[in-house]
Amino acid sequence: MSLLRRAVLGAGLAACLAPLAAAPALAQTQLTIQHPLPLASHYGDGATAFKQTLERLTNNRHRVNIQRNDNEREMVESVQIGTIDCTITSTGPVGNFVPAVRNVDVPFLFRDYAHARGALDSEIGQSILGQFNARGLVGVIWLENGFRHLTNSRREVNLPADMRGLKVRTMENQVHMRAFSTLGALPTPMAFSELVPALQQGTVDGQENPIPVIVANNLNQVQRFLTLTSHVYSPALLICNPGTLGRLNAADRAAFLEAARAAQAANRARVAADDASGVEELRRRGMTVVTTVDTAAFQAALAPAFAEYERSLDGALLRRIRDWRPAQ
Ligand code: EAX
Repeated sequence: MSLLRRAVLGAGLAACLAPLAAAPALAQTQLTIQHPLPLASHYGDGATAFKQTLERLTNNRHRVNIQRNDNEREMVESVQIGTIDCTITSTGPVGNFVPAVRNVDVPFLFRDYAHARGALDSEIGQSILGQFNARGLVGVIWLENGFRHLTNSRREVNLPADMRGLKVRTMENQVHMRAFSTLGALPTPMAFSELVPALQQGTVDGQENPIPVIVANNLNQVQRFLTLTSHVYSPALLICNPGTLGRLNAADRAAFLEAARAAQAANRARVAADDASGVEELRRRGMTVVTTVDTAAFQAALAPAFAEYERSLDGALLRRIRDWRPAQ
């Protein structure tokens, strides 16, 4: 059995399923999964792969209804109370439900995509998923939002000093808010659903998101400057309601896990594709793009925030993540 299968079954899926008796095998269900982006996006590709795989493997006994809801905190609350079965969401607001998740939102923690995917799929990431059960949630599998970059409507940002005084929308995420205030920006937390109106009305000057999100939502229409800061890797998650999984028999649980892995593969493939083509596309749409960023200067400017993260988050876990290397 693969590490992921054993870890996910051990840490997440099985931990909440074991006490629940298997349901009759023939019931047909309609699972509702919500995510915050257009269907033509890295989350949409993941949701579609999940739907197609689960329906195929269960001969349509379990149908999947994909819906859009651009308020991630609201979706996690809905999964927790059971009004929807699952959500695909960034980790943005999730640390408010499962505090351990805040550790993976630390700026410049992950070196690159291989590091992020490897560490999150390893026992390190699975140990975080295992902490969802105590919060009335199942962290099924790590997905991906991508490395986040800064956009704004006021000026080119080349150095940390250029951030001073910028009103930057952040997710409802204390780790990110601390980073932007340390850089001298004015972090303004809000749900994704409020972002475009806030940019249009000038309530905020800028925001930060991965290329796939910027492209899929045409943020170039309300933002002029893009700086490729890669300041934080933004994980995403497939989170489900424990009851949803508890109603599946053993065969359908295995199909569910297979569908989750298909979602992860499709989601990560689309992030890679959007990252490869998205910057040129945003230039074509008229954005001014700063590509050479003095990352060391941003990391140095964030030193006070890093010191606070060591105190307020799980320093040992952060070190394990930083030290993770692929098996030779
Ligand atoms: O998960 O709120 C955000 O900026 C997220 O990156 C977006 O909803 C995709």
